Amino acid sequence: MPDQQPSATAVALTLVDELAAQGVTDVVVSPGSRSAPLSLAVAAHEGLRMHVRVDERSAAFLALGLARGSGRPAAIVCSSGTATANYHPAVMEADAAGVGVVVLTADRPPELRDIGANQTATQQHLYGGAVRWFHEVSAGGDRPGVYLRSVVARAVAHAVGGVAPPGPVHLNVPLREPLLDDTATALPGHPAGAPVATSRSARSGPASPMGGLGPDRARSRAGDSTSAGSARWLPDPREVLDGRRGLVIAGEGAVGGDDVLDLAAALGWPVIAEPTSGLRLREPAVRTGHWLAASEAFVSAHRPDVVVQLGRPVLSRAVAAIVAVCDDVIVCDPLERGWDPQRNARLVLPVAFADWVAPMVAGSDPVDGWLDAWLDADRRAGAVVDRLLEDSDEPTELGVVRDLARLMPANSVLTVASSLAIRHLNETMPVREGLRVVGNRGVSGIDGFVSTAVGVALAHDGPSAALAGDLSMVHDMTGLVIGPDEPVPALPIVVINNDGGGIFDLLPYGSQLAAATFRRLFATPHGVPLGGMAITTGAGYLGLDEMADLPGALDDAWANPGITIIEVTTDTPTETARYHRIREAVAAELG
Ligand SMILES: Cc1ncc(C[n+]2csc(CCOP(=O)(O)OP(=O)(O)O)c2C)c(N)n1
Repeated sequence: MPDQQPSATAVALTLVDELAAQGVTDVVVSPGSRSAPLSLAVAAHEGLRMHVRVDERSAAFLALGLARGSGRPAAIVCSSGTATANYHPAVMEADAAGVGVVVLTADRPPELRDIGANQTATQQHLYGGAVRWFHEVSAGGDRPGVYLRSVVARAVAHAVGGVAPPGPVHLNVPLREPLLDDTATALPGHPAGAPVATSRSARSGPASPMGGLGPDRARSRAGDSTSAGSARWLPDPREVLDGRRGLVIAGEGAVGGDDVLDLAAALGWPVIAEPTSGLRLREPAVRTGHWLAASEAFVSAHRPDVVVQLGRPVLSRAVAAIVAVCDDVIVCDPLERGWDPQRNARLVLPVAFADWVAPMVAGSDPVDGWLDAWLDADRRAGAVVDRLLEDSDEPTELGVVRDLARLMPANSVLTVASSLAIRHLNETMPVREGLRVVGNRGVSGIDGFVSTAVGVALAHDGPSAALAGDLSMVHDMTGLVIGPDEPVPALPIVVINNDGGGIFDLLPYGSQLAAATFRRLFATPHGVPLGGMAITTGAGYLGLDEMADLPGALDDAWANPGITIIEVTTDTPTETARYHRIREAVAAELG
């Protein structure tokens, strides 16, 4: 044993240095005293971009957005006490969505716990089963540098999915006074100088398993092992798929991209791709899957024999109904997340669709007319949707969302809030290249939205925008509280203000409640003027009066650093009526 344990500063410098060595580039820090050694170590590290946020809930969502946007895990650092619990919502989302976030919570050392010391709580295993790994950091025994670095290496390995699907990890870091030590340096790692990392992401930067394609499309573990020739049993795709009328339905977390579309085209199968699936890129992806599925006549004439489900499609009840009644649903889930939201899969295969199907496609014949029928119906339904969205000069919810998805430039990213925003996007987004859509769909919280969008934008090298309802916007008001020294993106946030939660208008029991009860308990109008919120926080603001003003509003926002709120005021009953008009018109067109 060394005579002396390393100082708090040495521990912090070593942990932080190893984070950078493991490919972490962004750390979000919140202020506090116990965490000072960690904060100062982050601030001093040349290889790290530091972000500071006062509200830990927003800080954690910012890190989530940074990790989603970059495909690399991001780290967060906070003080002891209630600060740590404010991380929990983002940790839950990171768990469910498979996003790597490394949580470092400062703590008092064990001798100062359970004695009523100030700002001390039980922080061990605070996030329960939501984290891939928890470790209580110690001073490190006789080789503290090797130990501390190996802890970080292992944490990052878990975060990037080297061990299980990617996700959050929690290091609780007891720090003993004196907290500051000017003489300390980061402790060396393995004496031979060999990397201590067990992480496959070590020093790999953007090419980490979460990298490039983003955490939602992390490398296929089972797929890799299959292509490497491991002995895992898979059914012969010829027997399951050949000559059948198939439909690929893809949601958040779908593994694959062009390869899926190429293979679906070769099979002659349409693809219903939710915006966050990353597959609504080109044919055979269809734009109007939701509306087609909502047309009884179309569905009864075009029932698929087999549905292949990728990721977690959950945005359209009509599409879900197709899955629910199909006798042959196959889930391709190379990350083995167990996603089968309708719970009716006949086969759950631990393999990427492309890896499984590619060997059979050369000799297979697409089913005659099947894909053409879908593509033709998609064109006709799309024309109906567009015609009915042209009937108003004033901004409408579906119209603004469609136009935003059209106007996003090449190489852009759009962060979309839960509730109607993501559903409207699903209903109107064109099939197009060059736009990546990100949303917190893991547990579909409306919290942390602004911070997530800022993180995604900061991690993206190209134009970014965000789309939210008014409650999602005000829920993360502190996400707008960004200090003058912090990196900020040029980020327009289009806010559809229908005065509370418009989605609840669709609740089946909504109409049975007294209007005042419904309004107070569900719609929850807040009365916060978004323009005032912008002034208070230093954001830009523009109220959109005409649909035609959206392109100029976006261009202005992109030309200026910082957040610009673009407010679109709508009326829920009018919008609900428009939605039903479109549904009926599409059904009439296809019927
Ligand atoms: C943190 C959290 N609290 C509550 C909910 C339940 N919830 C789902 S949608 C919604 C309303 C969202 O309102 P808004 O953001 O204005 O969008 P809109 O419904 O108008 O599209 C609420 C409260 C949730 N998903 N997450």
